[in-house]
Amino acid sequence: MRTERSQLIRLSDYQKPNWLIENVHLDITLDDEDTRVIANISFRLAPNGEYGPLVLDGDEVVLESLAIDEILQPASAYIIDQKTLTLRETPRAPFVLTIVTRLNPAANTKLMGLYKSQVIYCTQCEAEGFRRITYFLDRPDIMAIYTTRIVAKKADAPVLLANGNLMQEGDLPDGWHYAIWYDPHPKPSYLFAMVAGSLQKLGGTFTTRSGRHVSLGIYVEIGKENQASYALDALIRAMRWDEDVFGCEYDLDVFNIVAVSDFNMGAMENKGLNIFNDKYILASPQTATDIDYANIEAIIAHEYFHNWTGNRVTCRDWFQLCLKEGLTVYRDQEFSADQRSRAVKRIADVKTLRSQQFIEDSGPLAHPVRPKEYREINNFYTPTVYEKGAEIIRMLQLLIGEKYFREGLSLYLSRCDGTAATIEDFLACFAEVSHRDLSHFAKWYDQAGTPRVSIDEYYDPETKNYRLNFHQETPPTPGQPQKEPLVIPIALGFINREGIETSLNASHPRLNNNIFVLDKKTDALTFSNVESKPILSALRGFSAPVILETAMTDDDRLILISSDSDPFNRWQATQSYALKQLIAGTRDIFSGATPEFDPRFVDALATTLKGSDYAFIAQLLALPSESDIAREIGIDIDPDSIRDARLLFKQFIGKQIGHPIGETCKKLVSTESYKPDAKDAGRRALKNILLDILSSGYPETGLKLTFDQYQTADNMTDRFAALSIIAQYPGDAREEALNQFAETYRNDPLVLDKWFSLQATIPEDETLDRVRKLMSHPGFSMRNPNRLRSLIGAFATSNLSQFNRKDGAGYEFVARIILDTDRSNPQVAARMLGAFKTWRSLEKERRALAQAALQSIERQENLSSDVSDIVTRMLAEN
Ligand code: 0A1
Ligand code: ZN
Repeated sequence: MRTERSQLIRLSDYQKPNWLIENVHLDITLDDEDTRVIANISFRLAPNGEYGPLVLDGDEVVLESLAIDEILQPASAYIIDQKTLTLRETPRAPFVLTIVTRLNPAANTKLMGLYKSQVIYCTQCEAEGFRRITYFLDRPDIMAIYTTRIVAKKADAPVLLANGNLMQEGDLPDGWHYAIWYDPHPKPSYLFAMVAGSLQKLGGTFTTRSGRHVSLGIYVEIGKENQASYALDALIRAMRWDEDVFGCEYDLDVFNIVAVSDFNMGAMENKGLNIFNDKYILASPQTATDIDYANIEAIIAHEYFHNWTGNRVTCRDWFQLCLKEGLTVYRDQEFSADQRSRAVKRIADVKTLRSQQFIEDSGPLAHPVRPKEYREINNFYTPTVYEKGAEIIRMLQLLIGEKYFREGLSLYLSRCDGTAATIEDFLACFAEVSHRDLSHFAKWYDQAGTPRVSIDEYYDPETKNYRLNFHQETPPTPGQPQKEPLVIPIALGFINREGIETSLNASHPRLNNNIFVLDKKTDALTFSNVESKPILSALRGFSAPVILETAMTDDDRLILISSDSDPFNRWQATQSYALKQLIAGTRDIFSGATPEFDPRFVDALATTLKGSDYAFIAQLLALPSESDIAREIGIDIDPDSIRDARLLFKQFIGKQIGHPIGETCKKLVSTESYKPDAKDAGRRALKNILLDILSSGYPETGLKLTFDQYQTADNMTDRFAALSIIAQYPGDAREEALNQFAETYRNDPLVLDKWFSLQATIPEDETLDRVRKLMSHPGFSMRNPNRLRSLIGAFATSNLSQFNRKDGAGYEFVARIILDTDRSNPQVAARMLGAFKTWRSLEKERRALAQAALQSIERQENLSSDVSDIVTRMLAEN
């Protein structure tokens, strides 16, 4: 059988539901292979609803029986196909439908609906997983009140959790027990959750500002409770922050989080019962790195913040996904910025945006932040919806100012509370409070592609006029050949040659808070009485998600690196200076010449070492990645030349500043015990990046320090940073260190994941063989998403030269694994396929090989709709 493409769903076809659901009573009796679900669902016709057959969604559930108002229905009363159950006739008056279904959680390898993760029963219902539990109107604009009764064998599942507050629990005959949970807040089915199993709880409490006592619980597998305390601490900080900054208070008596080890994504915001990938909960100084701690803090906050932006106010349909996701990402970014260093957080977020979203936006999978159509909604949990969605919120805040932004958000949360809203509902609140017309701004939601903004400067020493000419252009994307100008806030600053900020921008009538709003294709800004040509610092703080083109000289960059008062643009100046040299170096290598690098850049870097914000200096010193270089080059990419140029550049820097950094490195070693806070993490980040640079320039000195650190480190950050440097230098010492690491952490899957990834990303020709061998390591499993992503995902997405091997073996290997994974977990397979999204930008031979691999996937029979959707779009000629 050929793959069947799933149906195209269009935003323009949205229709209000004909039926509404008021209450859902679920009674779930758990068994590994034969779970029984009794759903009592109360339906009534919607106010303007059309009476007719009732069509419910369903997916891989086995129907046992169906009753209307307790009257059992014969098989002739309904029609079942692969995706629906249609009741031919129902009462017109409100009625209760009782549906009994049978599930096999142990066989649920898709990890959607009710499944077993190791010994834990858990659910994942976003986006369309609830229909895998019972037949339902599984769409987010159906909001109902849920009561959940869970029944299980007490020995297997002593802990029984669901959404809302615990109402009752008790023992039943023969070693069974039950719990009843009630969630008073109406919610869509995608926020339903239940968990049952042997779990350990780390408890806490939180008192909201109006005095509600909330009992907090972080549930983890037995034996891991000593790794949950940072998650609890982050949760409490997030709860306080959301009250202080946005006035959002928690609204139940219980807030529980469960960590499971088999999970398709990062985490899920189910009402009152968040379920997390354990990677984003478990941490101890010996097992987690500083980056892990920062991720845990951000994701805990993200899921918690959804309680208002997503749960209390949800999305009318899945096209509005960015309504909850973009806004909640913005909120978690702000939280992390307040908890840590704002500048460093902004830099990290922009790096993510460029490396993931810009890439998506310039390739075959480009789509608007609010897509107009989809075939498989799982494929739209993308960097565009999340990260670009957050950038739109950030621009909105810049355009209308902090005060109106906060007022607008409060209005939105109160006006739309308990409803399923749209982007229009959201923007209307901000337009209302700020008295601004946001209709042009709203284009950001509907137009895909990254705008290119160019700024040309003209200075006339005679007239003392200084003019900036702005131009914007968005390249075509699939299905959108023509683009319109967008509203782009461009934060501007000016610096003189002594590195001092000038006040040129203080009173210009077209600048508001130093922001120029470019809302036409071209525009200009003129300043008079300017004594000498200033240095332009544009797009400060990365005020809009665009690609900026200016004609900046290296001299100007050097001044910005040392003196820009905007930390983001100081960092940006180092990046563009480095990129320019790396691109030139790549071209030299490709044409057989020896690259020559600019020593002034290295001097500028050395000067930054005198600063005291270590985390920020570490960012300045971090070279653009191979993918950054590839993205900047854009076409005919030769990954080998990029890798070699970057390596040579790092050696060049290391040689030139090796000795001073060796000294700084030693000074940064702390004798105090590990703390995961931003300050200590910044110190470690700087120390470890210096160690890497030093090792490149002076391998003997650098590697000696590195091996010492590897052996003596009392925390995973330093130990793994050392191992990552060691991994770059082939030889017995490397293999020994790698083996020793695996031996030490053989019982900790999350630490072994780091070890898998590290080896998968070694940019050497032997890596593919190494990855193949690692697949038979006892710690590896094809069926666990974290393992698969750590080894195969890391190889495909973070090893530019080896995934894109000249012989095409990297593509063939990954394609085979995608096909294999597709049979058990289509969502994970489809995500992995994303690794191919830059295939058209490769040089011609690799391009042909990548295309052949994609075509081999496309030709496969019985592809899932997830993979078929991605591969079709990936290969489409636009
Ligand atoms: N709403 C979650 C993301 C998420 C989406 C789908 C999932 O299904 C496997 C899981 C999680 C978030 O934004 O965190
Ligand atoms: Zn989210």
